[in-house]
Amino acid sequence: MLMPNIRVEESRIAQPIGAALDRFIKNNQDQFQYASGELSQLLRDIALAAKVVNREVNKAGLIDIMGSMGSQNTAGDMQQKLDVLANIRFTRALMKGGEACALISEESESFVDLNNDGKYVIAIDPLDGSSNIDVNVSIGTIFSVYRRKSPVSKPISAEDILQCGSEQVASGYILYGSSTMLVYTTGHGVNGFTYDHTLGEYFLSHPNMKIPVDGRIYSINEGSANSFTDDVRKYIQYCKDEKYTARYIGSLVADFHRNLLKGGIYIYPATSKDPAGKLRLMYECNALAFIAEQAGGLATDGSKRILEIKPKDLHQRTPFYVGSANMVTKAKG
Ligand code: AFP
Repeated sequence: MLMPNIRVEESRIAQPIGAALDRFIKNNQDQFQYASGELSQLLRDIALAAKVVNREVNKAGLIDIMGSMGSQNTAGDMQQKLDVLANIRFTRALMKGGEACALISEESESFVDLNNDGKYVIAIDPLDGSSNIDVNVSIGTIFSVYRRKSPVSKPISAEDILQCGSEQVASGYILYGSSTMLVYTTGHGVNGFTYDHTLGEYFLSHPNMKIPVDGRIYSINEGSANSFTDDVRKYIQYCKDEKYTARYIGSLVADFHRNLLKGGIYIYPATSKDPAGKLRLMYECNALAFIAEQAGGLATDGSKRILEIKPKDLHQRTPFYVGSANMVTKAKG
């Protein structure tokens, strides 16, 4: 029987599935000024650890890994078992990979010396939004990558650890949501990859992501409005007058990701309870600020650019305003 002459490239029954993450990283390695392949390997290590965490997150209800460890982390939050598990997975992957010399993590009081000659320093929140774990709501991992400044022969110093966000060479997040996504930047735009668990691979699904300059979604924990400043309360009133939509998941990665795609603003302001805000500069805000700016958005502490804040402490907090450029500018007052 004669088969119709279907050209493979035009066939709708075999749509291309997009570049695999490994291939994308390799093809774009030259964009990076220290194109030695180590940063590429580092990103692959993080992506691999995220697959393992994803597997554990997905079966959280089936095995005994939900709930609390009975201990507290540096922030005084109850450590959830999955927090601890994720921290171990990422630490192990980075230690074995050998590209990173030090790790700053929400789960550790001081930085972790990974005992190798790696040229990079990583700041990570291994599992953000952990209070959402037990109720099956999206959670995420957030990471920042910095170049080590001291020579590898010398002990790791404060100048390696306490770097400004503007010195990040890469940052990203993994969203464990209705699908699992890895979104990252190396300072040349933002690209998003969706994990196909049947193939065990991330594929480029959101190339060159751009946040709309204007948006109509505001994300803030309005239950705390009584402890906000007048300026923040005024901005919330403005959002209501404009009939904006309120959306707040309580998982920073999920709230940020939605606003990145649809246009919006996420605010965790200074409150009377937390005058410096709640979120952590080094392993929550810097990474997302880098992505927001690379996507055409803005990130401030209410007045100052997040990426210009010089950290004095690993676990330093900051108010955080991030999202569509016009909204963040307006919220400044
Ligand atoms: P948890 O990891 O303790 O759930 O905190 C999540 C988070 O750091 C961030 O992901 C949320 O946007 C924010 O805190 C929620 O804080 P509130 O519960 O105070 O609104």
